[in-house]
Amino acid sequence: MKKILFGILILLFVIGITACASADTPVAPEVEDPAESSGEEAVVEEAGGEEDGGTLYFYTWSEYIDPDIFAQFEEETGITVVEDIFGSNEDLLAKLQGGATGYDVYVPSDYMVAIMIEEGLLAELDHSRLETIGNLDPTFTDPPFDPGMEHCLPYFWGTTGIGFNWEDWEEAPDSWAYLFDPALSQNFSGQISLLDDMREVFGAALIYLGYSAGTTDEAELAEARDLVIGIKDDIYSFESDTYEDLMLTGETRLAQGWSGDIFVAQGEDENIDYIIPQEGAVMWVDNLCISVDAAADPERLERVYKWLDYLNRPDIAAQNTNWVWYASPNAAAEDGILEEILTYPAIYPDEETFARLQYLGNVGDATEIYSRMWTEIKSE
Ligand code: N2P
Repeated sequence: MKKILFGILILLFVIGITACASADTPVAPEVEDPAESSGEEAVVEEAGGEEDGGTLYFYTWSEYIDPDIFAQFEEETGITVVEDIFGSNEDLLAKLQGGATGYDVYVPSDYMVAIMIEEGLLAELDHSRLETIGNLDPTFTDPPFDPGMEHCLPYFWGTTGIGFNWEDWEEAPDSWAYLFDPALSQNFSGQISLLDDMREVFGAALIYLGYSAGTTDEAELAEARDLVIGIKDDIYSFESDTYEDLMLTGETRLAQGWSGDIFVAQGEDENIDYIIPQEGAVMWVDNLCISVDAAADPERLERVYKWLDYLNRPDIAAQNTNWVWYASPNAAAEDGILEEILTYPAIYPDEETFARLQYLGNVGDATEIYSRMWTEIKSE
């Protein structure tokens, strides 16, 4: 059933995707070699004991892996993984276009994979070097943003909806109106966070307005921009990495957020919950992709394939899902995934909810319009 539903989604994605075009850099990149980063994000400590298998630099989203996996992998292979964090697909792209080198594996989302392939930033994936390649659910093995998985391995998928606290509600806030209609958002003035993510914020606003989440129409985008500017006074912050912590401290009461982040917060406070609004929401697939400079060095590449194979092992993929609470594209992992996750409709949505999900899609040259209007929102 889930496979059929996902197939429908892939089809919707194909319809939604636009021709690739080079994306403009929305923010000035900070060029930094991860090997030189002082690294509070470099969370991996020397596990000790094993022979030195070298270091792998993993550039990913915050709280997007069970931290135990780093030590387990090091124990098994001697390879130390150093994690560095980006906050949005655009930040990842800007950093690489700014010349940052040294990363081995990135975790871009669907539409950004298409852009990065076109920009020559991703190496090809040699399927014959992955023992676990057959573990994936076939509905993920030929994605329109990377046909035939020629470059990347799917990692997790999920949705972007609303995080809320049951202390404030008798019925769940099932509409984007609670964030975007000033008459409603003022009830939580100063206690709302939106993702610090241009495409996600426009995506949600566009869906609320009844437009495609990946529109390239300037007038529709202007309407979405004005909508966000109209509730700007009620926004506590634009935040992608720690917004769930703000919910836990009570500083925010409503958050646009990624499903798993909010479910992890729910683990600490059962009043926190997540909903996919009735108007619909953004859905994404994040992927493990190899940098071209890692591919040029046989030793680095050897480490990369070990890392990808490890993450794609059924037991490790299940362990990872049970920690991050995002859906796994790894079919072989299903036996090890907690029943409460597999049956949670906001993680593995039912057919009716699936029909309301949209991919952001690659908007090509219209990225420029998004960037300009995003700056207008931020500077308002
Ligand atoms: C996890 C971030 C999920 C990434 N903290 C959404 N693409």
